[in-house]
Order: sequence, then C-alpha cells, then structure tokens
Amino acid sequence: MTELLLKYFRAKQQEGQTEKVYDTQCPFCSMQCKKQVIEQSIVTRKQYRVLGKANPTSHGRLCIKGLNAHQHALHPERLKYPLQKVDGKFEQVSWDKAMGIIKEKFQVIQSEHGLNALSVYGGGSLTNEAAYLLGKFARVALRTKYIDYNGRFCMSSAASAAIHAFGLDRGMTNGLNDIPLAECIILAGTNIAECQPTLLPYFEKAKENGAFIIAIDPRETATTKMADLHLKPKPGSDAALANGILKALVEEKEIDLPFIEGRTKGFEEIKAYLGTLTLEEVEELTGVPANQIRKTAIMFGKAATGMIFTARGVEQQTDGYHTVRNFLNILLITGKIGMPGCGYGAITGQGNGQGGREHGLKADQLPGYRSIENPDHRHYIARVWNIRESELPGKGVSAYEMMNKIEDGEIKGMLLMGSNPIVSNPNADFVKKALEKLDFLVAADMFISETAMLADLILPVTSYLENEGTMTNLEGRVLLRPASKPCPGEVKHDWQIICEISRMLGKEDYFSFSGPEEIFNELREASRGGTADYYGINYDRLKKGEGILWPCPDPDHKGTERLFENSFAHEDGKAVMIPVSNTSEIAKEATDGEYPLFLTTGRVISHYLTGVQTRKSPSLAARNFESFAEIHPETAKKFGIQNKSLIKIKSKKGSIIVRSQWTEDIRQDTIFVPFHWAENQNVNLLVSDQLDPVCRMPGFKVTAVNVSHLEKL
Ligand SMILES: Nc1nc2c(c(=O)[nH]1)N[C@H]1C(S)=C(S)[C@@H](COP(=O)(O)OP(=O)(O)OC[C@H]3O[C@@H](n4cnc5c(=O)[nH]c(N)nc54)[C@H](O)[C@@H]3O)O[C@H]1N2
Ligand SMILES: Nc1nc2c(c(=O)[nH]1)N[C@H]1C(S)=C(S)[C@@H](COP(=O)(O)OP(=O)(O)OC[C@H]3O[C@@H](n4cnc5c(=O)[nH]c(N)nc54)[C@H](O)[C@@H]3O)O[C@H]1N2
Ligand code: SF4
Ligand SMILES: [Mo]
Repeated sequence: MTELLLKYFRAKQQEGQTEKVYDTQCPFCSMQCKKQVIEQSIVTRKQYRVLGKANPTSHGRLCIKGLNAHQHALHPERLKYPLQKVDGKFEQVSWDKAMGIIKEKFQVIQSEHGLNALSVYGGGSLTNEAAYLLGKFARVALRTKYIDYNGRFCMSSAASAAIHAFGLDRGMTNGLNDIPLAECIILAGTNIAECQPTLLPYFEKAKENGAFIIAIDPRETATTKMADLHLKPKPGSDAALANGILKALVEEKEIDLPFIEGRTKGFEEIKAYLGTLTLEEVEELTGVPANQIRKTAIMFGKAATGMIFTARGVEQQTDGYHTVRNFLNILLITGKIGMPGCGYGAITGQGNGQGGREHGLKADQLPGYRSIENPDHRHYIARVWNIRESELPGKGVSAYEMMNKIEDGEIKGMLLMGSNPIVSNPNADFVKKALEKLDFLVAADMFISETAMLADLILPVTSYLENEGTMTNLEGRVLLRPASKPCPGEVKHDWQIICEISRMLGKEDYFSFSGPEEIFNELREASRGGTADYYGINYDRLKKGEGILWPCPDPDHKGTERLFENSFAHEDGKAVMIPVSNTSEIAKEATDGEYPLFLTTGRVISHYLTGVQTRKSPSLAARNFESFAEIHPETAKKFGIQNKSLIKIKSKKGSIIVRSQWTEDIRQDTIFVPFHWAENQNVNLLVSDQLDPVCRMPGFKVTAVNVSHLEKL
C-alpha cells in the first residue's frame, strides 16, 4: 500500500472516530419509521446524515420529513432554558424559579376557584410514558376533571365508531401485512401518499397482486392517482355515499348472510332504511354518478378479500362518527373483517396518537382504554394509583369545549404540553382570545409556538433525539424509541417536568419515577385487564424484538396482529350495525349565495400539523414556504382570480389571505387550503365551532366560504 493511501485510510479512520450514531424514530406521523441520525464532527463543524433502519413496518424507508427531522431539533431557536413573561417579554429564569411560580399560581387558582379551575391540554406526540403520566397528573396531582388532548381533533370519530361497532378501538383491526392480500381496497378521505408515505408500498404491492383500489376524495391527489376508480364527492357527503354503496350491495346480493346472521346485529334496520332510498337520490346528494357507486359495490362485494381505510377526510366532519359507522356497515355486511386480507383501518395521524388515547389523555378515559365513568374501572385505577376511588375526578369536556370553559370563567389556568391550539383548533380567533383570558398559562414546548407566545411561562422540553420512551404506531404496535443525544442547555423531559411539578405540589409519593422504564412498568399494571392491555410488554422484550401489538396480556404472549377472528369485543361477541340517515339532524355547513364554495383543509407532504417544527427545517420549508388555495380554473375565472395571486377567503367566522393555485384536480365547488401556517394564513380562523354531537369532533373538512381577488394589502 502506498504511503498516500495509508494516510487516506488513517484520515478516514479518524473521521470515523468523531462520528456519533443516534438510533431513534421519526418524530412525525404514525408510521414511526426507525432511523439513525449520524453526526460527523469535521473540525468545528457538524454534519448530519440520516439513514432508515430495517423494521417490520417501514422496512427502512423514510419520507422527506423523516430525512430532515433533525433540522428542527438542532435549530438555534430550540428553547434551552425556562422563560417567564415579564412586561410582555420573555426572560430566562432558573428551573427553581419556574417551579416556584407554578406552585404559587396553581395553589392560588385552586384555593380561590376550586380544583377544576386548572386544566391540562396534551398532545399525540408525547410518549406513552408522558401521556400516561400527564393523565395521572391531572387526576391525582391537580385532581381536576379538565384534561383532553389534540387527538380529539384527529381520531375521535373513528375511535368512537369502532368502540360502538366492534367494542374496541385499535386504529387497524389487522396488521399491515394483510394489505397486499386484499383484492379490493376502499380509501375514504385519506391521502396516504403525502401523509404516511412509507405506508404506500403496501398498497402498491396489493396492486401488483391485482387488487382493485377505490379512492374517495373531492380532490385528485398523489393517493387517488394510484386508484382504479376515484369517486369525487361533495365535501361532507360521505355518509350518504356509503348509503349508496350499501344499497347497491343489497340490490346486487353481494352480501355475506352467514356472517351477518352469525356475527352482527342491526342488519334488518339498515335494510329497511335502504329500502327508502334510491341511488339517484344519493347521486344528487353526493355528486357521484350512480354507475360509479354501483361499480364500487360490485367490485368490493365480489372480491374474496377486502379492506376499508378511513382518515380525516371523512372523519373530521360534524357527522364524522356516523359517517365512519356507515363505512363499517359496508365492511360488516360483506363479512370482510377478522380474516387474512380483510379488515378496517382508521389511519392514525400523530406519532403516538394511538397510545395517547389509550392511556388517559382523553377527558373520559383512564389507562388501558378504561372508562372514567365505569365504577369497576375507577376502582381498579384508584387501587393502582393508591388513592380512594372517590378522589378520582369524573369526566371532563373535549379540547375545544375547554376553550368555552375558559371563556365562561370556569377554567383559570392551564398546563399545555405538546400542542399549538391557537392554530389547530377551529374558530381560532375565539380560541386565542380565550387563552389570553387565562390567569396563568404554562406551556411545555421545544419552541415558542404561536400558543406558547401567549404563555406566562414556557418550559423547554427534549426532542425525539434526546427523549427515550415508547410510541404506539398505526398498527397498534408498541415500539421503544431509543434516544441518546445529550440534552441541550437545561431542557427536561416531559415526564421529568410532570414529576417535578407534582413534587412542588406535595404529591411526590405518587410521582417518584427515575426514568421512563419505571413509568412504563406502572402503565403496564394500570392497563392490565383493560381493552388496551400492555401488561405483557416490557422494555426488555421491546429492546430485543421488533415491537409488540396490543393486546398483550402476559409476558409470554406474542401480541395480537389480527383482531376479531372469532368474535367482536362486545359482551355477546357480535358487531353492531346502525342505519345512518342521509338527512341527519346534525348541523352542517352549507353553501349559499353569500358563501358559495366549500372549503376543505388538510396537509402537504413537506409540513407537519401547525408547522412549528417543519417551518423551522430549511429543506422542508423550501418546498412550501407559504400557504395556498387549490382552486379549479373555471371557478377561479368566475371569481376573477388569477393563478398564483393573493386572494382573500372569507367565512362567517373570519378571513385569511393566501396564494391561489389553479388545478383541475379539484371539484369546481370546492377549494382546498392546508393548515400548516399561522396568523393571517391560519385556515382555522374560518372553521366553525360546530362539533359532532357524539365524539365532539369539529368539522375541519367543510366550511362555506367566498373568495375574492385581493386588491391591495
Ligand atoms: N405530511 C404530513 N403528514 C402527516 C401530517 C401532516 O400534517 N403532514 N399529519 C399527521 C396527522 S396528525 C394526521 S391526522 C394524518 C392525516 O392524514 P389524512 O387524513 O390522509 O390527511 P388530510 O390531508 O387531512 O385529509 C385527507 C384527504 O381528505 C380529503 N377530503 C377533504 N374533505 C373530504 C370529504 O368531505 N370527503 C372525503 N372523502 N375526503 C375529503 C382531502 O382532500 C385529503 O386529500 O396525517 C399524518 N401525517
Ligand atoms: N383546519 C384543520 N385543522 C386541524 C386539522 C385539519 O386537518 N384541518 N387536523 C387536526 C389534527 S388531525 C391534529 S392531530 C391537530 C394537531 O395540532 P397541534 O396539536 O397544534 O399539533 P402540532 O402542530 O404538532 O403542535 C405540537 C406542538 O408541540 C410541540 N412538541 C412536539 N413534540 C413535543 C414533545 O414531545 N413534547 C412537548 N412538550 N412538545 C412537543 C411542537 O413544537 C408544537 O409546538 O390539528 C388539528 N387541526
Ligand atoms: S413522516 Fe411518517 S412516513 Fe415520513 S419518515 Fe416520518 S414517520 Fe416515516
Ligand atoms: Mo391528527
């Protein structure tokens, strides 16, 4: 070997010595792709590379968000110290001082206004350990009934529909490996190609195997392009569309009578209701031609195996619960569940949207998916927490309704952990004013988000690179996310913050945890025997294996991939179907002369939720640096709107300014705006405060609006 080559290899070896490898998971969507962030120190400069890691869900794939997620975590604006607002400006304070302020404010508020004057608002990015602990914190340390989380806006209609229909809610009833075995797949209101990109290959595999894919979306998207048939309904008309499909299934005799009789209840009522409808009426209501509805029914009915997936397009409606129930009716009357290549999937959104709702972040839930209103469940959890059952508060209200409680003066203080409500709540102007009214708002975040800006105190938290814990992915697979990067500045983990506040409030006996594994072990006990039973899962098993799907009732149990193979989770083992009316009483936004267009909202591939993280990533922000409105060229011409020009969109609630984007991919009566931007681009300034009466989901997907060319700013 020449001297020169030797020198080169030695230099390479040295370079290798300064390389650090951080094993972790992407902090964004429910796929929870495993990855490595590789840090190379070259003299004083640090350089980062990201590699996907093999695993049974994403198989080493990463999308552009996963490839760039280190950029926000390493951003100079990451908070490193607690901040207190003094005369309208944030000043750095010590943790001792911050904790002292919280103690004093919390105690004063509760002694003057009662226990329920304090509230907790959580998020689906928190680990299972932090989510579990935050739920316990609200009930045991603060003893308030007011706790809820952003998952209310995300999965609540699908979750409540699955609980009522099947007796149990796990995002997917079958594992991902069933997808390629399905002969027909219905994708209702889901844009997998942009929102869970590493999931797409499962559907591509199904197509290679000959599957027929039907997409339901008012827009053509990267996902609908993959479909063999694309139904383009009027926004918000999916419940009626599902009735059309049900009607055609019955007419074509493509139903599974032995399954209906043996394993379900409610078919006769559905049949009677369908007898009062015609496909032409459904065509009129939805804008989908009757022949396409019939084709959908024939293809799905005749297929030996089939799956239905729903996501926010059909769920974020004021009748989202009933809409999902009607899609479940289709699955049940065709008997396509609990078998290979069959099943239902409500595609989970956030990284831990699934775990968050299983372990007590929701107003009405206790760990293990137990109910806060069930006396047995309350007794069980009170025993695990070592308190009296009578000390456990009752059911609170949903995320948006907490804003009403602030406005009414009932809630005076809030701990916000992992959400940016003034951008993500409907009726955003009202929400901002409500939060400003609080006597005390403390926000735990990595950044000064738009909402944290309103806080009296901001507590800096660790990112996914530093914070170890478990996350439950869209399949219901519990994964251990390792994290070994040293914490920047004085940041703390969410779970540490919860424990420290509890100590200040004199509750250290209930919160004396030294690490996430200890918290998880208590969570296992708390979930034991519940629907979402994690008891058999432990850190050792997670470290050795590839994640475990709940329910997993004991350490020798391998976890449950496919649910409902022999029976459903209701006491009698049967699934429940209900007729869903085309002309429901539920209030919905309707267009009129003043507001002639439907506005629907959603996502683009490069940004995540309210954009706090992705807007800080140069590679992602460069793809879309501002919001926009997709509008059909014919509609644009009618309203005098040029392509790429600034337009004003107005609803009964408010107005925003965004740039027009002409596209023939969207219905002519509909415009689409993503929700990743704030201030005068915040689309939630337009969305109404109407909630689904069953699950309290807002109608993010339908708002009546008008559009106009912006003359001058
Ligand atoms: N890139 C990216 N990925 C994400 C996220 C993100 O912010 N950015 N967020 C994550 C989270 S938390 C979630 S919840 C998921 C969301 O994932 P999705 O639900 O797939 O995303 P959305 O874009 O909200 O809506 C999906 C589709 O519904 C359509 N739609 C709108 N109105 C209607 C309607 O009335 N009927 C029907 N049938 N369809 C309609 C929209 O045109 C859109 O294409 O994505 C997760 N992944
Ligand atoms: N118009 C419209 N509105 C919508 C939707 C829609 O489709 N249309 N979708 C809804 C849906 S599905 C969702 S899920 C919500 C989401 O909406 P938000 O709850 O507002 O979600 P994020 O933007 O993720 O806000 C998370 C905040 O927590 C911080 N954060 C991230 N990770 C952590 C952590 O580990 N710990 C702590 N303490 N903080 C952390 C981030 O920096 C950020 O400030 O928006 C809803 N709003
Ligand atoms: S955003 Fe979702 S699909 Fe993309 S890398 Fe992250 S976890 Fe995977
Ligand atoms: Mo979500």
